[in-house]
Amino acid sequence: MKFATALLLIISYIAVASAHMAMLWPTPRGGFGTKQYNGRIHAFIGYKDNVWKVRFPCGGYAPGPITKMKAGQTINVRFYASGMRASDIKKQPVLTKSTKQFHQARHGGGMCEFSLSYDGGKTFHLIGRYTNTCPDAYFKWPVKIPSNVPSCTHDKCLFVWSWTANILPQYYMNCADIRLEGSKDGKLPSQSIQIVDFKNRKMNVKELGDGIKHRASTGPTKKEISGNLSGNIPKALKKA
Ligand SMILES: [Cu+2]
Repeated sequence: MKFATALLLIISYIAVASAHMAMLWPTPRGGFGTKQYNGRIHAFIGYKDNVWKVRFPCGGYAPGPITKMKAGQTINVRFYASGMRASDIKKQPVLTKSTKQFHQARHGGGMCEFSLSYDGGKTFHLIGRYTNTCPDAYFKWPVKIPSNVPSCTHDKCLFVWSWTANILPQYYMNCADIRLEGSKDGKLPSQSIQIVDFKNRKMNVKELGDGIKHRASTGPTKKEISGNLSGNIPKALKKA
């Protein structure tokens, strides 16, 4: 019994050690606290070990807990970092002393995109974007569900976070199952998200970022937040 407990601890330590970043809220498929949680939700699309292969879309996880959303609602997205403990999660998103930060593998930030999918991850409709400093577990990242989107009440309705990292060529996708109360003659945004062609192993795709590896960034700018909340989605940064 004791040995089994020790082994479990070692296994969970390994899972955490190989971790990167994940969406904490809304809770994604395979996310922290779900039945399918195995620590791989943090990893990039294409990551593989003897426990899990992270596949496109949504990491290959089965549907998870459902979050109810409404058109026009602001979703304060939060992220889960590898070095967070339960006590850290509780305190989020408050910055602790800068000398006492938890470890987060931000990979220099990059570009986070947020989208809705009404077909289980076949097509994506962009609803938010943060560039440069995203993701970071020390901040909340407000994303507005457009007020004119149609309802989505079946089992393929998703709120999606995708991330192209800055200092490493890695692409991430976490999907939260949702039910969305929308408008009757609603319309989905036409713009899609960036999808990195990991299938052909074009793994050299990187986005501009802040270069900060493990510590807190400066978070989303006021301009980015107001853009995302007013439907004026910030543009992707141009590469030099
Ligand atoms: Cu990584």
